[in-house]
Amino acid sequence: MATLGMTLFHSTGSPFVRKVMLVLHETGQLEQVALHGVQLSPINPSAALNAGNPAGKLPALGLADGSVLHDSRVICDYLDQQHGSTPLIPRDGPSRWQRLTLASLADALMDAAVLIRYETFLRPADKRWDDWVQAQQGKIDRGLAQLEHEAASAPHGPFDIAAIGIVCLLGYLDFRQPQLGWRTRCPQLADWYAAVQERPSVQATQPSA
Ligand code: GSF
Repeated sequence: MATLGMTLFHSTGSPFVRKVMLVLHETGQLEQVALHGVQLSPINPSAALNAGNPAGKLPALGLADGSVLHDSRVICDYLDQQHGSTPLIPRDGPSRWQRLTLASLADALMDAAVLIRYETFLRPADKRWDDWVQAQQGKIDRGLAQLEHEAASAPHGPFDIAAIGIVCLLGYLDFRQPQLGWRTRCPQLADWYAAVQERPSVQATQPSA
C-alpha cells in the first residue's frame, strides 16, 4: 500500500525520533515522509504536536488520511508493516517476544536518560532532587550490564528493532552524558556499537542539538 503523504513530527536530539528515522532508512521509506521539526520540552509545548498527540511527545506520525500515530513503538510497528523486505520486528515465535522485550529495555533506559536530562537541564537548580537522578542513573547502569551480557552472548545478531533501540540509547548517552564512560564497563557492547557505526542509516541519523 502506498504510504505517501506522511509527516513526522521530528527533532534531531530525540532518541525516540531516531528509532523512527533508522526504521525509515533501513526499510527504504525515507522519501515517503516529510519532517516537521519541533523544538519542545514538557514546559515548552508545541500546539501543532499537541493537536495530533495530546501527550505532547515526539515522535508522532501524521498519515495521509489525517490520522496521527504515536508513540515510537507504534510508529515503528506501522512502518515495518509497509515494506516488503525482512521485518525488523519478528512477526511471531519466541524471537518476537525476546526482541520486543530487549527493545523495551532500550526504551526504558532512554526514558530514564531523558528524565535525567529534564531534571538536570530544565529544572531550576534549587528544585533538583539528586536521589531522583541517582535512581534513574541506576536503571541505566543495570540496563547497560544486561546489554553487555546480551552483546557477549550474541555479538552479531540481526540489525532489527532491538538493535535499533540499543543504537539510539547508546548514541543518546554519548550525546547527553559524554562523561558516563559506558564503554569501559561494556567492552563487548562497545565493539558491537563500533561495528554498527558503519551502517549508512546510523551515520545519517547521529544526534545533534
Ligand atoms: C517517548 C517519547 C519522548 O519521551 C516514545 O515515542 O517512545 N514513549 C515515547 N519524547 C520526548 C523527546 S525525547 O525523546 O527527547 C518528548 O517529546 N518530551 C516532551 C515531553 O513533554 O515529555
